[in-house]
Amino acid sequence: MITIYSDDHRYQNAQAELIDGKLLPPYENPRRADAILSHLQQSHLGAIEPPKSFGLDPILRVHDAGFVNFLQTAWAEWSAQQGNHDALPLTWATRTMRHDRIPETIEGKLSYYSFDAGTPISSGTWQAATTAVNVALTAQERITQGAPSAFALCRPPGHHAARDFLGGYCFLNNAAIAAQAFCDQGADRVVVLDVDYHHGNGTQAIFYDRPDVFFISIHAHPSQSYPYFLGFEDEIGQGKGEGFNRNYPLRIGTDWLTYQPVLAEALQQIQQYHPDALVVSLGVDTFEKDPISEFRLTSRDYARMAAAIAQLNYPTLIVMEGGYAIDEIGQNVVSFLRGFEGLS
Ligand code: OKP
Ligand code: ZN
Repeated sequence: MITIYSDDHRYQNAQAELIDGKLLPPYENPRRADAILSHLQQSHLGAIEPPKSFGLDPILRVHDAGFVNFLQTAWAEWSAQQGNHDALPLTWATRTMRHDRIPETIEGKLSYYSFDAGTPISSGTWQAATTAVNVALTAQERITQGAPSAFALCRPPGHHAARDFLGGYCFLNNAAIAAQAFCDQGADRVVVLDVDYHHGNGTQAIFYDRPDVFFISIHAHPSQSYPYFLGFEDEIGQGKGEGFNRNYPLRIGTDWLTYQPVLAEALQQIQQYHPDALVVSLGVDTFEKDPISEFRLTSRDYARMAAAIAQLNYPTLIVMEGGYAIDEIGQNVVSFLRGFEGLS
């Protein structure tokens, strides 16, 4: 399988995230993609090629123009006012507060366009986030040109980013932008299967009222895990999209024995939908030793998961999302890709 990759991911290299009441070095850091790349290079799975540039148009098919402009200019505005350290929001509009007024100041806009304080904007964020989109779109293009599958080795991840807000280490929704590109190039039905530990609230929200993109996610139960406020079983889509959203929340401690039948059920749902293309949001933070997550999958389980997905035999774009166990992230991703190719 071909991999698309760019060193530009290293531009997202922030100083700190706010997590567990502490300002800590970001879990979502350049070592993640570097480790995956070095494992891939040793595994002889296929060519590793650079992305093309697709500009802003495919991004604006998914994201709000005001939000995209904010992302593009946030660092310049923030650093002019605050100095050369990461931008982090501290205030959000919750119940009884207004969502219809966009603040004028950078601090206010940062709050308006985000939903957590774990997603720092720094000098290279725009460069890294737009390159991640180009990586996903280049891999997507390979599939439209006839490749049966392709791997977008991108970071920062994307699945928590919605039409007009960032959060959960995500700025632009790489997988959603690629899914939309399939639609714009003639696909009638696209599935996004999200196997990251965390619910892909951004991707779900983007496609929630649409029947042409079916979002299916297996993730930690939002009663117990981030992002807490989306990802429940009763979220089935709305309007014309009713019936085309499916969530499988699982409890803390879930292992392959529990995960496997749920995956089988999700794959059955996909088959009944007859998609033209499949986008997999691949998070390997379901791993037993992940430092911020609480499932118990093993490295071998990723090969089993991928083999089951590959059996569906749809053109499949695999987009990198989470996974924070740096020492094993490379072996886990390679295990998935080898399993997908029917190797063991
Ligand atoms: C991004 B992706 C855990 C706090 C979690 C943010 C997690 C973002 C995950 N105590 N903070 O889905 O892997
Ligand atoms: Zn995750």
